[in-house]
Amino acid sequence: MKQPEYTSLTGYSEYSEDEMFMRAQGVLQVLNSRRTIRDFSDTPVPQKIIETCIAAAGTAPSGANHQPWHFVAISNPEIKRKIRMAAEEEEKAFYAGKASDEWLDALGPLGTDPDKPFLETAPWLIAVFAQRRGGVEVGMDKKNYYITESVGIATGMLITALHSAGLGTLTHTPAPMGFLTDICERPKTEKPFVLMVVGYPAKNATVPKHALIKKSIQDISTFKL
Ligand code: IYR
Repeated sequence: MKQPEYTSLTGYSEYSEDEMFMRAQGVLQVLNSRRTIRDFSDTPVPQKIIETCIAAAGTAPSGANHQPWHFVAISNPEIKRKIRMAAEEEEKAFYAGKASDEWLDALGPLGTDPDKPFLETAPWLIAVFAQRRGGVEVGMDKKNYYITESVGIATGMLITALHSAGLGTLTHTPAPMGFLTDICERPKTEKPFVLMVVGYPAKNATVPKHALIKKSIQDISTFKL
């Protein structure tokens, strides 16, 4: 078994209690201003912004540090069109009867439907894949651990990075998402996890009021003192 080797912690900053509180409030304000967007502008976004946000997501903690994720960033109009066609086909089946009445009821206040024009309008789609096998370095073929947790955390960090950079996102999960494996030319050992739609919000973008209802700190937490 490989023995651990250690190096000094770098990059950590300690703050006074006051400053820590200010910083925490600042982060809350930034994250609380994020909204899921469904009306996107077609204004291009430079590749380096997307690349940097993916790099930020790639710093996420993961099971055994295997980093079991792969991000396919697509700006190519033909590939976006293929994804839209495939997603809309799945969504038509979903809204036309595959989804339970309870599920459709839950979606009612969001106003979603099978039309997904944003899959072509938005300048970038980022397909996130979860790797069943891998390892700490590319090309390894070891078992990965806590895959869903790891990729979920990385996706959260990706959303945070994109929002902080000034971009709008939609976390899209056409079900089933198998078509992404073929279109993105990824191996069968990877599972499509989520499709992020990324770009500037359209000038006249709206959000459903339903999305503004947030549970209070009392509702979402318990403190045992
Ligand atoms: N994938 C469908 C349905 C959908 C499901 C959930 I849960 C949402 O929060 C939103 C939509 C669609 O994209 O329309």
